[in-house]
Amino acid sequence: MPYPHRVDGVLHIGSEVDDALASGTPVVALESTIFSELGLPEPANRECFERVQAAVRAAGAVPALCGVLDGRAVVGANRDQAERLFVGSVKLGARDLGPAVAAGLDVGVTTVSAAVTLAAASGVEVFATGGIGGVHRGADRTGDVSADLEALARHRVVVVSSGVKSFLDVALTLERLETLGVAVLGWRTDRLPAFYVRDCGLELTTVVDDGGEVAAAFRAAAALGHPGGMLVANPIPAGAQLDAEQVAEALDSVEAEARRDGVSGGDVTPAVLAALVEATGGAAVAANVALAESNAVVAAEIAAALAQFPGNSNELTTSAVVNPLKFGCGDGEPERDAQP
Ligand code: PSU
Ligand code: MN
Repeated sequence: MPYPHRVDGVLHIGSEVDDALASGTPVVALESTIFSELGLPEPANRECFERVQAAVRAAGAVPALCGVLDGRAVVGANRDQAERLFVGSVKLGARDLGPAVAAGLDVGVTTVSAAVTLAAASGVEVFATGGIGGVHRGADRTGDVSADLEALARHRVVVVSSGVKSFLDVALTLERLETLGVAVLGWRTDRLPAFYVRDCGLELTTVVDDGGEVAAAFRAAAALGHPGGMLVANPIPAGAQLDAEQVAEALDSVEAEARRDGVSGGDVTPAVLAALVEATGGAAVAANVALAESNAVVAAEIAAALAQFPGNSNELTTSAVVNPLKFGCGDGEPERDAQP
């Protein structure tokens, strides 16, 4: 085994989050890519985090910022750890977590796919972000589909986002979510939001009006053996919405530029985000912060509702990940129940 000393303690749960989980206090997991310069320009990235975490707290929940620090996955970064994540520049998807931790990576920011994976492993059932990744335009040629979609299908976590950015193929993304068995619940809307605008014209089949409805649907799905999560689509607050045509124009030029520059793979999303901020004269930043904050409020309400329902679906995974040796994943013999 190349890194036996790292197998134990691969996941660190911050003490505030740990206490909250133990006492049944609602917790909302957060990704860190959005709060790094890969997601938002400085100083909006910090401001966004401040507002998101304050919104979670004001609604009576505990924020759990996720990332990788000093070769450990962290769920519930403290102040100093958060500061390090804000300046992080290594973007980690779900598949990167194992290699990053094993190699002792100093700072890695987690995307939705990685943070949702960590949330599930920690027993956190609700996650908030701005927008998730999805099927990129031209994916039939490039095959570029975000691992966020697969992670949603795989882990029992409620993800709150303002739909997906329209630089993605929004319709194909919605189709893929259906294929993957991920329910998309419109938060007080029957239209899929497209990040900067409240309505992308696509219809949603399920509308929810409060956290209790989401919690009931989520628990019911789990009780029926559904293995994955759900997406709650919360439109940007009406007053913060951008002009749909302006966004569409900006996106077309930004995308063409990225293609010309030969940007590919994990660099596509950060490159398009940065160019879009420039093309909209910063309006995209204010909108992004407003919607992230709104998603945090919704996520906290859902987490509070779930706390009223017994049966956290991620509890078992927690102990398996925190202490893999106990579960026979390390060098000892697997533990077995005594046979009658
Ligand atoms: N969409 C946004 N802002 C973001 C991201 C997506 O509007 O910051 C980030 C999230 O961390 C998301 C990731 O999980 O980009 C998706 O990257 P990719 O497309 O490479 O999977
Ligand atoms: Mn991609």
